[in-house]
Amino acid sequence: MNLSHIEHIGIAVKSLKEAIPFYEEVLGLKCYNVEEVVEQQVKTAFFMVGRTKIELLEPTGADSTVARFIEKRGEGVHHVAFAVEGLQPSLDELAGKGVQLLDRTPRRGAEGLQIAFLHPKSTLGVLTELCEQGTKLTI
Ligand code: CMX
Repeated sequence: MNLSHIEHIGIAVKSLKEAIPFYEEVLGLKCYNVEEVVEQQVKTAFFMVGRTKIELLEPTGADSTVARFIEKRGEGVHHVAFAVEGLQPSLDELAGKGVQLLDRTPRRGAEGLQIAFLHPKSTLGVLTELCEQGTKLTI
């Protein structure tokens, strides 16, 4: 498997409106994109730090995975996403090694990426995402 860098770190927040000013005014980053991912019931806000993004996640539905996460654990780091070359072969390789995949095949994520999640129970408690620049996704 060929991981190139940390593509983004996902951070669950109750409100983008309240969280964005911390990242902009205190940490001095610039929010360059706000995007809703309807299927995931989240609104996302992105900041670039070097080659890595911070992705803030605000739940848009009370029973969404991010809303449940905040309810159980409070706001905080939700997932780590690695950029990978060859997402489908990587998923096949991981499945062969017994890693529990939440997505057996890639699906569309924010910012036009193809993404797939690995179950935190299989990855030492860290919800892990693999991402690849998406041009070939047909679903
Ligand atoms: N990191 C680590 N552990 C997590 C977790 C997270 N982000 N979210 C849930 N868990 C743990 C829970 O603490 C719980 O552990 P225990 O059994 O020890 O209590 C277990 O996983 C099940 O949690 P749950 O709330 O009952 O289950 P969910 O139905 O929320 O499912 C998960 C959890 C990981 C399968 C689900 O969140 C998922 O499919 N995630 C992938 C998709 C996703 O996160 N989308 C939002 C971001 C989208 C984006 O970035 O675009």
